Amino acid sequence: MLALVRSIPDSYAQALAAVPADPPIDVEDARAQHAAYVAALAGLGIEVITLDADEAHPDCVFVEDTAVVAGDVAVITRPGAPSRQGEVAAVAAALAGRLELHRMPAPATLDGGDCLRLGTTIYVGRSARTNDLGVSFLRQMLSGHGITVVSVPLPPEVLHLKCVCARLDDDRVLVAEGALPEDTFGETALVRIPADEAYAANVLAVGGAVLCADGFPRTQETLESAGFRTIPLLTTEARKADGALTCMSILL
Ligand code: CIR
Repeated sequence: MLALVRSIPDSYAQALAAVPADPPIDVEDARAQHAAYVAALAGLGIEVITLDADEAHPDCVFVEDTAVVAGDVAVITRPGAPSRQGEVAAVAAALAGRLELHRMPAPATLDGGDCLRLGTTIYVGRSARTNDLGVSFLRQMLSGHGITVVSVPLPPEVLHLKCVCARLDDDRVLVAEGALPEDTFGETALVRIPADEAYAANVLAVGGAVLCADGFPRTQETLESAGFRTIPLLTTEARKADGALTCMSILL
């Protein structure tokens, strides 16, 4: 398995955030936390490819939003935040030799943080960042590859689908209590965490291990009871920019 990640620019302190960070983002702490994230991926046997930071794009560390990979195909997205649309070029260039690429045309928009894959189905949050044209483009590009795309309505306060849930394996989704209708993922089993730990719903599960946000004890207990080996990581500086664990890599 490969993971594509991107370094943190000095401009990261200006990353988009729904609420201004208080205390402000500490870029050096952010880099240290990112290095621990990369080390955790490498510790799971994943080969990590690191793209250079781009000072013109403060949010560039959140690579997940720029591409959706399914097998040997990648849809290069058109991120919903205009300030982020220039992030895709470097990611597309890095994926070009490895995967068949399809670039999303305007006015479609889609952020990879809205996409949660279970088996051959990709659930896509219809957030303020992802529009119907974005969902349709993803569907058109992936249907020939055996992937079904299902649109999931989201309340306006949820930035991305995976802000409130994440795949544990093809049969289980971790979800913050009350965040989504019970039947969102059909018959898939839901592993619930308390609403007041909703931030920690964004975990990155790789086989039997799961990277999870440090400081959310009930979520960690829930994951361990579900049979996972937890790897807690500090995410304070990602969180200040509305980011979490899945956001910082593209797995292929
Ligand atoms: C943004 O607002 O776009 C970034 N500050 C955070 C993106 C987080 N990405 C993700 O959840 N996939």
